[in-house]
Amino acid sequence: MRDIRSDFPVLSRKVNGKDLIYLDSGATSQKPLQVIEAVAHFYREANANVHRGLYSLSVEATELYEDARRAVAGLIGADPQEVIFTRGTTESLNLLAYSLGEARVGRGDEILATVMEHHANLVPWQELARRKGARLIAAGITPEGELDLDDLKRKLSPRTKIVAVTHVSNVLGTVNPIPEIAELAHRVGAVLVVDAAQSVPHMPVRVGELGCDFLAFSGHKMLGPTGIGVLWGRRELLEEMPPFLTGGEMIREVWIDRATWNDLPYKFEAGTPPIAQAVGLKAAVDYLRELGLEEICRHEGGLVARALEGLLSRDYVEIYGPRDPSKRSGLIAFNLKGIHPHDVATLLDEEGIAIRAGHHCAQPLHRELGISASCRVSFYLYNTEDEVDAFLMALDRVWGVLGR
Ligand code: C6P
Repeated sequence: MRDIRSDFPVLSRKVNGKDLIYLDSGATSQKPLQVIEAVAHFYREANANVHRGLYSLSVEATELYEDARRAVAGLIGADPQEVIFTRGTTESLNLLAYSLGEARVGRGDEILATVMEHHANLVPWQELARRKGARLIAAGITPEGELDLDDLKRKLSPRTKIVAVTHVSNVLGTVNPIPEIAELAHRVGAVLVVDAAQSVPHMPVRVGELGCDFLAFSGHKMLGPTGIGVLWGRRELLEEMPPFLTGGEMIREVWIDRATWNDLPYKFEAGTPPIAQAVGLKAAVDYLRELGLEEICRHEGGLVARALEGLLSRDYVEIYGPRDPSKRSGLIAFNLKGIHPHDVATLLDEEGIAIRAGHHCAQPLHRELGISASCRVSFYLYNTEDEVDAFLMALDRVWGVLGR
């Protein structure tokens, strides 16, 4: 991959007097100049509201916003009309829990998730189950930290209306077999919702190949701005669903006591959308596609294999998730035996190394693993082998201070 580090201004800054080593892209990615400049250019040259004005500036802004939708659709192999802009994965999943839940779930029905879900793909379904008198259940994981497909099969039944699964776990790094899960879900007449927050930024994802019905992801984890996310859904399902948020833009006609709904995707985009963020997201998508998601995936695979080997060779480290790097994506959660992860993160920060520590919004998974928190390193296209080595050496120093 070409040298891209100079595209990311923040990577050349110092933190605590040390060169920044950013290993928390799973939380949010850094932004290249191409994205920063696209957003600045929009505000400087083309700022107007979309789909409203009959003047040139608004037409231009609308074209930029719709270009972004086409870019995202192209990235995931979808029809632009099926691409809805939201504020992020969390909002996309809440939209589904309200709207799809309203259309599809009733008393006694079941929603099947997994214990490795991020809270964003659990709590909205819990609330839906509570509102509707339905039940949320979860498939477990194997001792290796993979999804227990047999358990998932056992828990599927004609009562299952929605299956909600993450594509890649934000803690275990496990890549779940979505096409197989799609087939299983469809066999019992359920729809499959895939949380792709940790996959779309890192690997080629095509909705046709996954076979799912809905896909949710966030712009800020894929080089784009915060405040924008995506919900892709199959047209016939989106058509049958009632709107989530209501107000301007999502209507066709309004009377005092009622209204009719706009066409897709606008039915699900009430109010002024995140326009500048969409422009930034398009620049991010262009950037990722120019480098190639396959190439990015290969690069991260190399970093993960190196980090995994280094962590596994240290007997003071316990890692979570598959030990085989080919079964995981670009992140690793771990603990130093007997040491609280917050202490590890704090000492690494003193060396300019940014990692995440905590429950990573996956408390049920941590409970299942028998721990309350973990450290996590997550890599992206701009990370290097030297950074992996520097992290491993810093970890030895942390153990020297806190361990034994
Ligand atoms: N995970 C992490 O550090 P939002 O916050 O809406 O952009 O994304 C939520 C979300 C949903 N699903 C998965 C699998 C995720 O990883 C995340 C975000 C971050 O792991 C912040 S907790």
